[in-house]
Amino acid sequence: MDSQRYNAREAEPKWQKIWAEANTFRTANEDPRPKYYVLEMFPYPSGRIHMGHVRNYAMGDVIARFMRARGYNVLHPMGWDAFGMPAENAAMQNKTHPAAWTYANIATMRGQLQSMGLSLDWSREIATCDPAYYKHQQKLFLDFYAGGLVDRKKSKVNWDPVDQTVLANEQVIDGRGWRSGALIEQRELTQWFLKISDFSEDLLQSLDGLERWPEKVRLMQKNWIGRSEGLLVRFELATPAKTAAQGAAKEVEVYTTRPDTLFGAKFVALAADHPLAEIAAQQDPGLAAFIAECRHHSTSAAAVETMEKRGYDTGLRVRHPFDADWLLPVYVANFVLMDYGTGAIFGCPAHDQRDLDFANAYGLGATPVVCPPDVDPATFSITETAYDGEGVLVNSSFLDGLSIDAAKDEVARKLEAHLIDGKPQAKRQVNFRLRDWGISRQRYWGCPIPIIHCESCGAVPVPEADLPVTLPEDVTFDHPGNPLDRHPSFKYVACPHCGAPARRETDTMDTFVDSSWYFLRFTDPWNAAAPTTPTALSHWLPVDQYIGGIEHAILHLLYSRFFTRAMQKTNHAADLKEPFAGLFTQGMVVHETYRDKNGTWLFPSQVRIETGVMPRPFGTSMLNRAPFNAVITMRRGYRMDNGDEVEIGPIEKMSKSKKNTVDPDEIIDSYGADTARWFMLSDSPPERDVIWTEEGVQGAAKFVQRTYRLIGELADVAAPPDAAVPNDFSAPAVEVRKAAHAALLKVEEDIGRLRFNRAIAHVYDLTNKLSAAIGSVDDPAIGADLAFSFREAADIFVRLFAPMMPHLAEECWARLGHRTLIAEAPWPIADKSLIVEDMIGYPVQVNGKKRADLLIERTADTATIEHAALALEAVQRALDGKAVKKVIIVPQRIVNVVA
Ligand code: ANZ
Ligand code: ZN
Repeated sequence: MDSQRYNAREAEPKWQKIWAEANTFRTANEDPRPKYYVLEMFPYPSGRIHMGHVRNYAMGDVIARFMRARGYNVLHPMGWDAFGMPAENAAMQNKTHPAAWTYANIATMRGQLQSMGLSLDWSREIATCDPAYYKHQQKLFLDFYAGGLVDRKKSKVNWDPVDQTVLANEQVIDGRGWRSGALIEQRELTQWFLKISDFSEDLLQSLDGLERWPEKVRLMQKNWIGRSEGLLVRFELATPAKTAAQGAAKEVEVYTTRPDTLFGAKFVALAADHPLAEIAAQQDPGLAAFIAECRHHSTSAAAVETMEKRGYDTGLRVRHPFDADWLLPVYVANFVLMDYGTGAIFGCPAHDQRDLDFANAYGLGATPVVCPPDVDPATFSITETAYDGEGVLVNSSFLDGLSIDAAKDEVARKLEAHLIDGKPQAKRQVNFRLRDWGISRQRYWGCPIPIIHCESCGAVPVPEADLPVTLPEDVTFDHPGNPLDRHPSFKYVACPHCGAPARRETDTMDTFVDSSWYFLRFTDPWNAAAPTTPTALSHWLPVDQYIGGIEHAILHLLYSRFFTRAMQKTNHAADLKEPFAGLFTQGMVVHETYRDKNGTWLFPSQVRIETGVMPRPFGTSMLNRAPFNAVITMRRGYRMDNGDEVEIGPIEKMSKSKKNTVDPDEIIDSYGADTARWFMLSDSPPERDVIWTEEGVQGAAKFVQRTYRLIGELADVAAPPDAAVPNDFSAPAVEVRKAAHAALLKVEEDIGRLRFNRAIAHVYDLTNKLSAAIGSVDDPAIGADLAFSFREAADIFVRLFAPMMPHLAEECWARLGHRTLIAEAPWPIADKSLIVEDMIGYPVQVNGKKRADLLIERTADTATIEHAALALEAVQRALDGKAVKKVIIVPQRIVNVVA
């Protein structure tokens, strides 16, 4: 074998085996070192890992290895989010059992992850479909039930007629099932709910404390929770609605966040399911038909936004709260939701777009009551676009001239003081958009809900001794619907309470339940007696760094935040509220798309790309003042099999449908895991999308070889690992040391902030400097000082790239004469005195208080210093969005930011 060539195919499995045999990444709960918990969102075992996984796990692994080297006891576990519909679909298509399919996929994917060289503690592996896991989930459910955190109620659900299941609102996209694409129907079912809305206020308030979460994620959660402050207003019916059964309905109560616009009211509207609508429908078959039709449509917020606003005049009239002679028509309208506010609104067309669309359709008019600043109220009118901005009240009797806020207050004050039948006409109210979490799924492959329904005892919890309620294995998937529902011995059981024949709950839990506490289970997955172990939990939690896709920014994270609160309340997680102290959402992996002349998508592996250059056509270069010999780079693609030219399409997220995917296995087979990891991390900032290109991978592969050669050259001249520090260093030796220590400081800082691409840029830089230094050595008998410097620099260099390319690093480490594993080697300590000559440290103050230290080139000018100081994270945090008034720099002394 060529000793100058690194053979990843041999080296990678070799080191993986050594790590596994030495239990290098096994983590003990008892350990005197400080703890660090890094976690990547665990995968769904769909079959094979994809490049998105590679990116996600490579990032987590860099942090895990880095923190381990820095002296932390690192917890870096892996598991499988293993329940879910695809397993059942596969069962239907391939006649395999969901468990068999799932476990086969897990085996494949575990092997793939292992071939990436991830520093995972596999002894803690969990699969959510394992009864040893879901047993504890059932216990949690029962404890939540006993603790009043579970509800069972009838509710309208989105029914997917193809998948035969209930979908959450967010699984309904444009009125269709997210997976099946079928049009959703509304159905009433009795469902199990977790009472996440008990925590709405806390879930919202605590977002402020999540400083290491991306701002956009906090905002998305905030909007999802959707707190609003409004007023409940009672409108008296001028024409009471009568039914024989219920007597006379006398009023309609609405919820409004804009009581200031009351004088612009043109109508009142009810949800189709509003009790008053039903009463009115008893006398009006046309209305009854309209209500029936409304039920066919989805009432998800997104659907309501886009659908045509339609209504039906009930004939009822209400009195305006401030003018008994002013009657407003009462409609039933398809855009009013029953489960928000009171299910009734007053419509102000001038200042709400939905109301305006509605009013325009039914000729109800629009009177502006808030006039924008600098607009003449006399000429201000609204026709197609409602105005929801700031302004001053007009056309509003005693409110005229007030600001919106003052008018809201004035209306609330007056109506609160006005009593009807002894009760105030209005009441202030805080509303949340966040609904309780419906967890019932009519599916087999999920965690059974541990409840038995008895005619006389009601919903009876399965006794703890009978847990887990396991899924029966003898099921068939030849009909649609839930196989548990037609499994006699699973379904028909005795009531645990009275012994009478009873019926087991056949719904299983939403798989989001499984992923809402797995990160807690990792802290002690061996505990067979309880879901969590208090000491282990309080030791490891919160997760210090969580990494995953932005697609989980709302639901998964919110549900997990709910779970820690619910577990706190039920004594499963003593003092834990927030599960994830740090959150990072990585960008996607994207790739060019290819189509042949028939429009068929082609995999990148089916396409040969030719790049070529051609001279810029004569003359055009003069126009854009490019150099005369400018060239145009050409990229052309050809089908590998028949040579036909293919069309190179836009760069898009890797997806099976467009076939622009690259198989991680193939990349690892041909280039090695280190190359894949290195390219993935180097190419763009981790929060952005990374464009996967063959050229990029080849560049990384070249760097691997170049590094290996460089280490060989350094090993030839370097002093032995334990050589003493010389007393004096010549100028070239000092240069080498400086380069290494400067790179060390920068890499350390950048990895610490998850700026992997920048860390890698510094490694490249050091490679160039060391290559140059060794290239200028012409006498092999170099002095002891230079030999020492090369030794020191080489040892630092290898440790700098070890978190990203762990196998290559082990190989280089051994080549440098070390008998230890680099995976266990401590991070080097930078000798700042070597850098101070060139670098200077500035304390940075914000409004007189020291917030950070800035290390910068001594020769940097004031503009550069200012820019660098303001870019510091601690400074940004201290500024907290405030505008900077000025920055005072005392050269060589201090930076003072005034805001
Ligand atoms: C009158 C009004 C005038 C409104 C105006 C808005 C603008 P948020 O902020 O989301 O809480 N609303 C209340 N209940 C509703 C329901 N069940 N279905 C559909 N819409 C409903 O929104 C509160 C506003 O949404 C309320 O304020 C109400 O319309 C409407 F210029 O009342 B508003
Ligand atoms: Zn009973």
